[in-house]
Amino acid sequence: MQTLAEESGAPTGSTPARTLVMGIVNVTPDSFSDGGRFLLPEDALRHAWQLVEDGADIIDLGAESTRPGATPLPAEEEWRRLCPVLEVLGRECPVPVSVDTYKADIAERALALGARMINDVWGGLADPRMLSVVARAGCEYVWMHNRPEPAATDAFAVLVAETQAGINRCLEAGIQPDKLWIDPGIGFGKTYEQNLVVLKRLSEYTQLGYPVLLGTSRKSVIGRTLGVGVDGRLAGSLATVAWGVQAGVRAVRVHDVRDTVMTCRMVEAIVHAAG
Ligand code: HH2
Repeated sequence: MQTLAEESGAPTGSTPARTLVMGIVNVTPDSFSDGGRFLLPEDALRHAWQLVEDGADIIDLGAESTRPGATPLPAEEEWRRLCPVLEVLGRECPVPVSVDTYKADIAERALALGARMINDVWGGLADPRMLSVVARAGCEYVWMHNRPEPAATDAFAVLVAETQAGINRCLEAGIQPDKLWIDPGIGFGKTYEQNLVVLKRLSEYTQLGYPVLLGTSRKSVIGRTLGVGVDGRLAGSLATVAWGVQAGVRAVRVHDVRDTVMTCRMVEAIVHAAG
């Protein structure tokens, strides 16, 4: 079976032939942009099928909001929300399913129900069992950068050093290099200015040797730059997607799949134009 990174077809660090679009399904009451809309399993499933029809290459299913200030969710409640949706997606979803969790127990149960990727916003730091569970399962793993507090200085250098340390921990735990993705974690443990600098220097991040997933969709860095609420952030989100594709990211994690797919195809056409 091809890995997801192989499906996008390009050496890491250059614009892929086809950037993968990961569509977000949040089964949460409190996600920052769509909390409460897809809490019922039938609503979450209807939304997932719509994202697939819109062109999503991966569905990312999450049951716990990671926005700053969100109350941590007990594993049993997280599983109670995920299970009925994943039971159906694992059987019927025509594209790979990723599960957004930092808990190893949830990852194990999700993999048993057919998830192909674990998306961990704490990069293994929140649960000491996570990396070994992922390694044993042989699934794809998104290591996302996160820290409790923003770095005091040199945020980009800190991001790179902590990413390299994270990659080493993943490999030492036995995760196969071709199953590993990295993500700079826009909006996580970074100030507004640091988020912009990370985006500015994204083409350096894509040179680290692993496929990069970028998640900027509707985030506050866009809201603050443009002075718009969550419902007005599509244009800003697409601008960051275009920037990311040009900088060589291999996948983007978004709420607005249809517009994102078109943005990716357009940038790829320009970058790969002959002559
Ligand atoms: N961002 C969010 C959640 N998971 N995973 C990765 N790999 N990268 C990201 O940037 C990322 C992520 C936050 O967005 P969202 O799911 O829309 O909100 P919430 O955490 O409030 O559910």
